[in-house]
Amino acid sequence: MTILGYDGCTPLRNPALGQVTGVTGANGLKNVEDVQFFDGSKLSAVTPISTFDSWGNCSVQHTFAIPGLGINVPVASVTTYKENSALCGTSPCTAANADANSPHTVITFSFKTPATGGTFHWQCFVPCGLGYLDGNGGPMGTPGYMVGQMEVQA
Ligand SMILES: [Cu+2]
Repeated sequence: MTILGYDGCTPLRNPALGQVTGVTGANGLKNVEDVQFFDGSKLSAVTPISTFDSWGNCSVQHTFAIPGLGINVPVASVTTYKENSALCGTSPCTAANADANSPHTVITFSFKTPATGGTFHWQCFVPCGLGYLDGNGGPMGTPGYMVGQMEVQA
């Protein structure tokens, strides 16, 4: 799976959510995500990361979690004030959009789905619904935005 992260950083409400769990990086190491940082002009080398301290270094924008499979992936963000001040402002941030070259991260990892199949809930655990009560409305409750279901065929 590849996630393009065009949002800015938000400290996690619970530091446990800074742990990468249930996924494998390209190097074969468990509980690792591979992160590349795009500062607005060049993409960094791949950095394998297993733990984020989002308060010590504002470094996470959302989480991709599938609790039923033990998966938690903190979605890495750009970390500097300069980068966080130059984020993409017009969605979608990729492809032909002029903002596609704004600072962002590229996160890759893999995971195994259960052979038995099933329906698995996924969601972001950062209350990122800015402007809604406690940040938990809007995109946090809209399927396909910060919450959804993954259907696995047996
Ligand atoms: Cu989110």
